[in-house]
Amino acid sequence: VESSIPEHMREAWKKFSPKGFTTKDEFESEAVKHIETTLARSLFNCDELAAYSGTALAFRDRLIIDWNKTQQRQSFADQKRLYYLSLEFLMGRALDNAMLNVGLKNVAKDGLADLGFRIEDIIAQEHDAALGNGGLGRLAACFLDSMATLNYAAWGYGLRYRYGIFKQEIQDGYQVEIPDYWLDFNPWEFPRHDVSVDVQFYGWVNKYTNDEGKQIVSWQDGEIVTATAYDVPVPGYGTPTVNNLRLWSSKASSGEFDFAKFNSGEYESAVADEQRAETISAVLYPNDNLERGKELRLKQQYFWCAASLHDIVRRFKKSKRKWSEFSDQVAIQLNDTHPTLAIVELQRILVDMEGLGWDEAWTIVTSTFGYTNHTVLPEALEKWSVPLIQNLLPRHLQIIYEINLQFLQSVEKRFPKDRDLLGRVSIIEESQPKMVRMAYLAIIGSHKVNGVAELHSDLIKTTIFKDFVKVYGPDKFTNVTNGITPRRWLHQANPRLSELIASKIGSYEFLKDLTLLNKLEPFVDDKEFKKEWAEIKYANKVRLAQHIQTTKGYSVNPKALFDIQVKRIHEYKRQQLNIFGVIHRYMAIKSMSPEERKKLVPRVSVFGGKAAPGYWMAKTIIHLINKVGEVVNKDPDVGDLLKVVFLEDYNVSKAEIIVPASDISEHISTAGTEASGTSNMKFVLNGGMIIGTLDGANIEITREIGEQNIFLFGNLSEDVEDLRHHHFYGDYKVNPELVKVFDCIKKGTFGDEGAFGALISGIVEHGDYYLVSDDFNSYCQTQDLIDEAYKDQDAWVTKSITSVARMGFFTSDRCINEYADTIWNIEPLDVAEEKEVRART
Ligand code: F55
Repeated sequence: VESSIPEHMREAWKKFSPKGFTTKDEFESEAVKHIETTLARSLFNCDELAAYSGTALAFRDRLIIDWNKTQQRQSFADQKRLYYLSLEFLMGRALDNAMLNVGLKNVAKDGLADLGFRIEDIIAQEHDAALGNGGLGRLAACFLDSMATLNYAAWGYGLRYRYGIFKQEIQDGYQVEIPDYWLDFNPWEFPRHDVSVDVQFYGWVNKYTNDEGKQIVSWQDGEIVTATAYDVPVPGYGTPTVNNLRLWSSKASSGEFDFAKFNSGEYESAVADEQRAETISAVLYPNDNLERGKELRLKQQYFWCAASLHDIVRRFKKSKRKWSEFSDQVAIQLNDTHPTLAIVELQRILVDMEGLGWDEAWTIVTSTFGYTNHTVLPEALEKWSVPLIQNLLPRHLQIIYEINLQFLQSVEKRFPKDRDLLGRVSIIEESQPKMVRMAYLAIIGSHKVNGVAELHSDLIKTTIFKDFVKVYGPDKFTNVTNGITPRRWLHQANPRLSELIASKIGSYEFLKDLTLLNKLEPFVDDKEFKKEWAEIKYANKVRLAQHIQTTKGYSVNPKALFDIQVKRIHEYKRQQLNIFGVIHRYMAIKSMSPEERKKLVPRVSVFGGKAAPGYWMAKTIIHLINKVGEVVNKDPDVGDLLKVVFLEDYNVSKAEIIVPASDISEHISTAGTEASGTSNMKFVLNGGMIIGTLDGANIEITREIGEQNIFLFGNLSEDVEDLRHHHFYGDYKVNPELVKVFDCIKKGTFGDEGAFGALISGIVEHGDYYLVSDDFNSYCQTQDLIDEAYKDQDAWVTKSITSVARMGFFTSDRCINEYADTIWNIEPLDVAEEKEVRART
């Protein structure tokens, strides 16, 4: 490459290239240098935020040294790379994670203490990077952590939203959304103004035959928006690998067109153009499991896909290989259907821009992509209207039609008598207006399709993608059960438990090979160990109780059973079932004598989660939880026996406090609706029990930890359809205990008699789609069993330890290795030499 320094001058570079700090003094020197020079502050005006900034900049320098080396090493190795395309990366905070991953948290702790700060306070200054909604976005973040830790050459590609998921406040019991402007000071990103891609929208397609008689297709005019790269380093744990997350930011292109406007006095309209361009990467859509078909969302998708694909192709072309080798060098994973246009864009690049034949190009495309499905809910399956695509991306629509034509012809050849099948598998839905079914396009354009837990992967094969199993055979469809990174979700969130485990099994190796947790099982009868185990859980509950005290202003008893449900608010996740159960419990307490009350297990019911701003029913559920809390928490008959807490603004950094503090957590979706769930894994890994339905990964968790260590209830997925049918056509009666709960609400016990009408009528009159009534008995009975079980603390702790010991399967490392072996066909890079060099210096 012409920009590299000539061989004979490299000695000077090597001599002066920074090595990064390793000792406390070196850390302090770096941090103080940044505070005094980069930030222009002094010891006379260094608050916690400035101390955070200085610390973050010092660690950033360290990461970037390793980042540079990793990128050089990966380019040099010239191996296949994986690109993970996700519209969401829910990263949370970076500093704590960076400190732990490079193994220098204690150094920083001591250094900060020298400078007058407590490390916890400094870590808490950081704003979460909240570029995601929930499980899907957090999964992408766990995957990045595992890919770096396992030394895979892998990049994430996403959008650099100016506003992440909104901040939630509760006012008078209602959710209020506050914009999350997070970029004021973000030391973790590196703007790459030299890395940009011009992305085209609108315009028209010109087809003609050139002088040599070749068909030329060109997409002309329209508007151009520039994508600029911002790189975020992703450090692996205990390894020199630092991978890259590349986020694109949109800006008006600085093409001649705009200059012309400025010069001719059209200042205002030029500014308007500028703002329209910047709008593309301005805000994360706050819907989870709902797609609403907005044009700006489609623009985001194409903008990001096009920028990423051109970046990937540019990198491939530098290698001077033949196009036929593309998929030996590049694997691209689609995180849900949001990046499906990448399939069309690659085909367009190969055919229109690089001049390959259609079939040759299509072979390359399909061997490059893999598609992960995260939902079977019909309202979440993406469809875009044909007129919308026609207008915004005219050439892409033609390509989609051509892909569909070829596909349908091949289906017709194989199933000549099945005309209905053609209509069912067509990418185009023949509705008014016509719609493009993105999941079908993703299946047809990929070589593998996977679900995220066993049940879910079976369900997609037998329901929504049934016809494609018929067309392609079953082998195109596979399962990769989700996982979580034990670095953030055990070591970082629960350092004391991590330390206790390490002391028992002899090292921290389990953080890299989570199956080593099974070495804990022999200690389940060790009295001293059990005591420490229980003490740590208690300390974590005290920490959460303090958080509740400071944020909500009231105290809860840390000795009570902590029952926690934190996740996005959604009818299918059934927070309503939980709160109806709480009301049922409240009514029972009210009807008891003081003696009877004495026998009860005190409980704190904790809720947290955001509702999509336009999801009215979800907001009603939040409102009810808060109103129940207001009444129950000040009822003198109840006292400590029951407290109801709604924690505001649930996010990744709050999860790190909440997850280690549960005795029980709730994963109670209607069977067959939650694709996997990942917080279930986090809670169990931190020694909590779970109450759950036979849904998503709960099923595999049960298989691993044993039925005696989980509280399961409710109807099975295979019975859901019949039950729903019965609600409409059978002699459907709402569960009488639930009716009493409804009567209690309707009496105005929790104020606002009218406010909760729709929640109740959805169950009583409109078919109870999520089977709340059908599962209510079983749910309440199981909660009673939990109370009984909790009374025997010794047996409880045994369950807790046994469960943790058996959770090895659920690390995202296992999950990433499965993707690497069965879908991406990539190998980790050897970093032994680099580790050795580092050990010597
Ligand atoms: C966001 C935007 C759209 Cl348009 C659709 C869905 C989402 C979203 O946030 N989905 C999501 O979080 N899905 C979840 O993915 C997790 C990881 O696989 C699963 O564990 C979880 O079951 C699933 O609901």
